[in-house]
Amino acid sequence: MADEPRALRPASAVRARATSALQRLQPALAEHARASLGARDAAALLARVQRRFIDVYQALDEVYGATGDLDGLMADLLRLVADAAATRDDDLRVLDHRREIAPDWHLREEQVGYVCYADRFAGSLAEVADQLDYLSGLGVTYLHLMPLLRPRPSPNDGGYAVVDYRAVDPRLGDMTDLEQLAAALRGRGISLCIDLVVNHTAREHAWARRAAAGDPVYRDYYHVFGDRSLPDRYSATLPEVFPDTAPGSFTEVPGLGWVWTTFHDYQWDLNYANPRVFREMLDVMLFLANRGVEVLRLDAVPFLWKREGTACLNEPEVHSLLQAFRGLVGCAAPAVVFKAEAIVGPDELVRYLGVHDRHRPECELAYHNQLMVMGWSSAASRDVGLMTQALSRMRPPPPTTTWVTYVRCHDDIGWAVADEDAAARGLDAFTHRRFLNDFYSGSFAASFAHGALFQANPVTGDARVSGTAASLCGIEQALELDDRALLGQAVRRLLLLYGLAFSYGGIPLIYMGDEIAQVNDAAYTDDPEHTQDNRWLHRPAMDWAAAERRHDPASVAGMVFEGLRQLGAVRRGLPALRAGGDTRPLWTDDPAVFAYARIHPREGTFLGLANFGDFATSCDAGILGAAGLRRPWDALAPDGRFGLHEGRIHLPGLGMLWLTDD
Ligand code: OTU
Repeated sequence: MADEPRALRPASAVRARATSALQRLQPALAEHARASLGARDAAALLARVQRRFIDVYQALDEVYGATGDLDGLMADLLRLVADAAATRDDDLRVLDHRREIAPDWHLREEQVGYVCYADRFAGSLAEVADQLDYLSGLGVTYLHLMPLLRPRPSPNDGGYAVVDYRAVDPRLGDMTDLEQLAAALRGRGISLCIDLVVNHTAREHAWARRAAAGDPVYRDYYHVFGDRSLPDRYSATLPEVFPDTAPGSFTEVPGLGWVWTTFHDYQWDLNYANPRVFREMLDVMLFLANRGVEVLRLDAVPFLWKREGTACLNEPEVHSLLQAFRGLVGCAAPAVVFKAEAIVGPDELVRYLGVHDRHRPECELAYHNQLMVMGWSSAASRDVGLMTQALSRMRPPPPTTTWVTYVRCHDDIGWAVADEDAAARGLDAFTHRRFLNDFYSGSFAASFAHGALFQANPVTGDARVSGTAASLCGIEQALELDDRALLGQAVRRLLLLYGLAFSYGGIPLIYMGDEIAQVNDAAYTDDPEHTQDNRWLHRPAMDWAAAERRHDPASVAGMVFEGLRQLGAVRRGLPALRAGGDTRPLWTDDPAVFAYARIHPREGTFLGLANFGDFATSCDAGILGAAGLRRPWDALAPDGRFGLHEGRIHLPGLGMLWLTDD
């Protein structure tokens, strides 16, 4: 019933309350800020608060409005924000200033990302700092280091079970090392991204230990139930993330009760219905921002809110929480952007970039898992119909946000094929997913891929796929068969998928080892801590011996490294690849040729053509006009020329064109 007035008088009533709340809270905040920040920075802080206050207030009202004193909560959170602003280093304040002047930094065509485990790449954080020349040689401007905050001892899900958000995993170094690395990266124009596991803590985290010891304050930090009745009701509609190794979503903890554990039993979901949890996590975000982290990868965000009768994924409150975090962190550390880790269907995905009834600032970046999945789908079927259909239907991200475009990451590939997209192409989504699983796990006879099924669920028939990009593309098979022709094809396939990631619009992400074509690490089973989780198949240690060969064009590592380096170099020279414009797939008259146009209001036009077929083909050149190109040339060709005869554009097998105008 409390919701009714809100529904009748939607945003305006909340805005009016927000405006008066701001008036009430502002004098104390101003005084506090002037005392701790000095006049200039205090003025900047206040301007940011004024700009974002309504967004934050409205978002918090949606989550906590019914529970009590919103003004008090706002005052408390703003105090945290002001304290974080006051302890922010000068260097970072300069960065804030630069980013406020040029807020489009993450959209720029120069951006190239790299993602790796610090230990598997270099050893420690200090040793990562020794490899910056290698990264610069690849054109990297954005470095995502996999989970590095102090995890519980193994098993810890590759670091996604944190016991202390304010400490570094001692195997990698300490907080000072992290700050020094962030500063060294900043000095080179490389932004540091780290994982923040917001959905759950390790069961050994101090909050969880206090909860287990009976402290009611901390019990409320988690979802704890006295018996199975509510867990059973929730479970009726919950998906299982790890049905194989961690079935169910609740774990019985002696003396405490049933605890919500979406992932493993040692990963306890936080209870965001409790404003204290929100406050704690905000404090952690501000702490990490002040260490020099520029991008926070917010792990597993779709799961943040629970509602009975639903899958407890993508609930509206998740977005309100992210919007509130966004606004508050932005007041203290405007240089910091958020990256949503939401591996969900296409309709839900764009919401994490703030696409709602109107644009609500939320995350600036989100993984484009739909592009990733569709790339692999097209590579297997040599048919781009489903990809064209699915990507055409997606709503464009707001112009201040963009995708992180990628080919592989540390997780499995989950086949997010929407039923309606499959149906539109005369496919059955389930059958197509089964085909992809068969194809990439190698049980499909004509497959080029070496991979493995992950979390095959006999009840639902669902499964996902593990394997490195090189192995899934056919490089491992070609090497085994010692077949040069197949190898050339497999390398072109890998570069085709990366070419898509580098040109679709967004920050392309190179997953460590892909640049030197690292194949599956079959030895992961030797490690008792990893053997149950075949995602370690595609988390090998960096093969520095192969990396040594990266300048040798006759080696596989050399072909791929040089190919990726060139994609980055060409991308840097193409303003039309700056994110912010819209990317639209176009239909061609060849089922294997994917076309996508970027129509940028300022930076010009771009048409990408990618032939997913193994053999040379052509498509109708009318597409040039449809994309708005008048005098096209191919930015990937050294002389700009491409095959255009008798009204048809010719592409080699697994070849691509990046066409742009004079
Ligand atoms: C994430 O993935 C991480 O990327 C995984 O490595 C972790 O195991 C997990 O969270 C728990 O921290 O379900 O199969 O929509 O897809 O959060 C992997 C988001 C996952 C989920 C994603 C999750």
